[in-house]
Amino acid sequence: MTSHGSNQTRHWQALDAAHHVHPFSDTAALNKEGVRVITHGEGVYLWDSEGKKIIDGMSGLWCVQVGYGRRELADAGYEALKTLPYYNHFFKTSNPWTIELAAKLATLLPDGHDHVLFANSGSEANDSALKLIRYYWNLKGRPEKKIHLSRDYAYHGVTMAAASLSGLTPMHPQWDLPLPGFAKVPAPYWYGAKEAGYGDIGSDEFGHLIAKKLEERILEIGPDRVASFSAEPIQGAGGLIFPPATYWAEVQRICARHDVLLHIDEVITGFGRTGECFGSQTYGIAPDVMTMAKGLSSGYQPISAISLGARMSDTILNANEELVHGYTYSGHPVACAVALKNLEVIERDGLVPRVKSEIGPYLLRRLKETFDGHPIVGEVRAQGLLAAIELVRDKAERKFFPDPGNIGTHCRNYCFADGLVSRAIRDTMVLAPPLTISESEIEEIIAKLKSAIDRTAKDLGRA
Ligand code: PXG
Repeated sequence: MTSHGSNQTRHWQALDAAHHVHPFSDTAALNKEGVRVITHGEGVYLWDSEGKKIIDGMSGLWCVQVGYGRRELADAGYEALKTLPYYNHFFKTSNPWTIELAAKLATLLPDGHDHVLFANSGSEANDSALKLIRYYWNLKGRPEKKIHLSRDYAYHGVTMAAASLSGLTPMHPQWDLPLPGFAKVPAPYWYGAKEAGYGDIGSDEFGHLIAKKLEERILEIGPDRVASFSAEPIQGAGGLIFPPATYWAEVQRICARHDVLLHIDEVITGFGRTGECFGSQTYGIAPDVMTMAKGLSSGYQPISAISLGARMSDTILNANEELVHGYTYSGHPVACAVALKNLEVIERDGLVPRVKSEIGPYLLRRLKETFDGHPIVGEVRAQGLLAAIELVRDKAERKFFPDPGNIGTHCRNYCFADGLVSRAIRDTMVLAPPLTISESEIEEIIAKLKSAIDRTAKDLGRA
């Protein structure tokens, strides 16, 4: 496709404004501005309908692991579309793509995770995981174990249950959420510890302390009533919160001690993002149930999966009754064909080891060299190809800007204007580029980000 003139753009903007409601947007305000129409992508680049080239530092929404424009994935989808565009799994039936994908995932998943269910989005996967947790405790004769714990700043999606898990409080009032039966514990956000009143605490000690808060909450509610703890290995949409080294081991001891099922949400951290296939491997986590989406198909098709560890699968698969759950599109053949090809490409091109030992360390080193001494950068942190640059008012005191989000959005707008997609979460600039990104493309992102952060500092009189 080539670029489209302004008339075409205006036509699309008008139709979008007239008929399309945008996610997580004030659609009326957006319509006054006019949407940007993205027309095609190749590698780490996108183009809009005005022909402007944009470097995508976010892999879409943290999902396009193999980059845009992969012909092989399109061909795999096309083959499936021609051969079996749809069939379900309800009528004692399966299909080759679903079967092969389930078997492939079993080779990649943590030990004991030999069984998967499919869904179509991260939200649905998390919703399904919570249902399976409830079912597990019912089968075990412990129906009173029904409280789902999760963390401040958590993001697990938007269904009624997934949004109830969220620790991002603006996600609740419009919908009268959270539902009853959901409770929160603090996040292991070490950089924010001082501002949150924990004083000058070291990261390891903080990891222990925040894990202990989970235990305190379990004891307060009563272990007999707590069903599960849901968590992302690294909190993504909540601000790229990397757990202290001590955190996960302690959390797992606590969950085991109180018989609380551990639900790990790998929707962002899965499929190479952290330098291992799953974030659970990066942090030594043994989940009871795991959810994944995004990178499973590199976003080329909507598909998600829920994997059951041995404890849950032994109980649920031996219940001798129908599992009353499933979607019309669970294990859709086209989505499975594309996901299979995507996993093949990730493996064939060695993308996961590349993230771990080459391009991930390169990104962190270059970000640190560029931003460590910057007047408004408080911390640079990265794991694999997940990176955060925290913009702060006072570096020494680790004090944030008042009205969180203002400065981040200001900086993000400079990035957009300069043809870089970055994400501002509160005042933290976030990068999660495709796993295929080259060193020179990383240099391009860093140059644009530096220009945006420099201009932001100048506007604040802090350059
Ligand atoms: N879990 C996690 C950890 C996620 O990041 C979901 C579940 C939900 O997935 P679906 O496919 O239902 O959207 C997500 C999604 C952002 C942003 O702006 C992040 C997500 C979605 C939309 C925006 O960072 N993550």
